[in-house]
Amino acid sequence: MKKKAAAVGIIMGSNSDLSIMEKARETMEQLEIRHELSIVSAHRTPKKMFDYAENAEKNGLKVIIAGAGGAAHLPGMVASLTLLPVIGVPISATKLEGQDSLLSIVQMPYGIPVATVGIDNSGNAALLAAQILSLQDEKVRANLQSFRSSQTKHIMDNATIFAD
Ligand code: RP5
Repeated sequence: MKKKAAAVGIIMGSNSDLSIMEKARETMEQLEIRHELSIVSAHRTPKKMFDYAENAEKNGLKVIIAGAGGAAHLPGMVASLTLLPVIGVPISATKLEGQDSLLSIVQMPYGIPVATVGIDNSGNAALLAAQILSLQDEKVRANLQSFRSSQTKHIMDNATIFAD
């Protein structure tokens, strides 16, 4: 039987980004969203990047999460090659601690947007991807609702300061 296609593609520029991008993978699992992980580099594997982005929609992906550090061109270049929404994760990989990557990803020219999350915040990228999917997927929506409820409960259960 043919395996169901992944809905979210999680890509990153290097194996060294994996520990940061792990939270995105973990969040996808938690929300029961089909996903795939790949190493795709704008600078070191440009042909693979073109191929990945140009075929992403045909391969069933609905959203792409792209993480990269330093001169982080991966999210923007991928966004330029597909109409799928691309969420960029700036990674703190250099002496500039992610500021370089953040600015590289967020300062896209008009016409090719990349939704950019905070430095190293791949978990929020996954949640945003889930919210996009939830517009057309009731199961993802229900899983997101229960994630939000348990997050609220956790905060309240652990609060040590109470208003009168
Ligand atoms: C970027 O350069 C990668 O996304 C990574 O964050 C950074 C360093 O890569 P390595 O030199 O560790 O492979 O392209």
